Amino acid sequence: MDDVVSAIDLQPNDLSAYWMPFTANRQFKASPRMLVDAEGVHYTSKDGRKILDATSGLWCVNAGHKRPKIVEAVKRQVEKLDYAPSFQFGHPLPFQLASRLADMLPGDLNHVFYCNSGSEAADTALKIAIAYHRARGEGTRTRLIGRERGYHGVGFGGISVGGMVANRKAFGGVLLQADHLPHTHSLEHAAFTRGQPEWGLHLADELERLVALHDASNIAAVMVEPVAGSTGVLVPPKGYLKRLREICDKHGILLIFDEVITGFGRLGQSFAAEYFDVLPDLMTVAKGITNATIPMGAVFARSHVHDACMNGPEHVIELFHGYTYSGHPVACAAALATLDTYKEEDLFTRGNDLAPYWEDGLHSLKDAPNVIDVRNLGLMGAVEVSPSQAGPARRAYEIMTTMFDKGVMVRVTGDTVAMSPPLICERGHIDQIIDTLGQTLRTVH
Ligand code: PXG
Repeated sequence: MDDVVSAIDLQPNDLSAYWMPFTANRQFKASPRMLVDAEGVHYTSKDGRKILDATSGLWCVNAGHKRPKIVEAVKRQVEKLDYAPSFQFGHPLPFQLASRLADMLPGDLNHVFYCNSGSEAADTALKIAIAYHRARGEGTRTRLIGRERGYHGVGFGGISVGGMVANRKAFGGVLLQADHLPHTHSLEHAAFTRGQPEWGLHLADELERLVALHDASNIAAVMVEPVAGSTGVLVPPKGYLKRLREICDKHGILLIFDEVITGFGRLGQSFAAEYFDVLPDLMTVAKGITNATIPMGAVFARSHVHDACMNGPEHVIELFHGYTYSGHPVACAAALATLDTYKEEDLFTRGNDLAPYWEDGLHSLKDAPNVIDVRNLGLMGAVEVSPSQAGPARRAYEIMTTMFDKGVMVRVTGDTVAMSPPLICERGHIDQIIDTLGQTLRTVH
């Protein structure tokens, strides 16, 4: 760590070589926000300040930073088996981890396909859906359905079903064939709802219209985030996910839940599928699976999906898909230790217990200047502000930078401030987040 700091110190102005992801590079490099250490719910900034991590990194460090058991497991694994291939060879850890995951997953989501990120998980799940239909003799089912304001990473599959215009517009000509359900966000009908809105169930019925347009025989899958995270915590209307499930069942369409954010305790249950009591055919995860210590993503498949693909002669590869680092030993070791940490500290229950306090805190900001909506579910929360006269997204950006200066890290998307504190946080940390946001809302114009 000290080496990193000194390397930065030696070349204070040479930040140009690193092309940063999803960042206004020139703006950032003019005034960098550098983090050099982390522990528990805090980062340490380069200027030595403690920064409260109100976003669990990028919605991923659910158990807090530098957790001893995970750090230890990673160290031990690097020293034992640093890497082993997963194509035509195996090593014990991914098998062990898959069994552990299958035990904690709802229903018959019993099969695990590994990858390295949420984006890879999204593309993998879409490919499995198409392969599944083809294996069953329904090779015309190739069309994909996502949702406006959905985020499924940045692979071509993910941006095609995703519904964030900024991520799609530059690549519009090369997207896969996909249709989109309407998003469920409505300031008019549901602003300041605590938890799930009463309004909006009818939006799930739009799926029937898409089926009527294309015919079910051409549709492979519907992919949604149970709670949309990246576009600012859009909580599904009551009954919405169940209705999607019913329509998918009626037409033989696979339902994919992207639980990259909602998985591993964010809603106070292991997965959103449990929280909402809706079982998807495929589920994608990443982030919290290893507490972000080592990159890992995965797709969970139900038995009928997996079994349908296990066809053809036994010596032939069933699914021509996979990554060099699928089931990487160090990632598996991190994941196993992460699951232990979640369990030993009962962190999902802890998240669930904190959720009402979090909700009250967030909604206490209802009357703060420029606030036009507050949304929450589990330990996810968002405060939306009206755009400033300087243009869209300016006010929220200023809120983020001001809060960072005051020692709290939040995310912004458009004019929404999004937050997801670690499941280990205390009520006092929630107070600090809410107080700092409240003060900032009163000072930012
Ligand atoms: N699906 C969902 C639902 C996500 O939230 C991905 C897929 C892609 O994961 P990878 O590992 O490929 O990045 C994500 C990622 C934010 C933010 O601030 C959200 C994500 C990533 C970075 C920032 O909202 N989500």
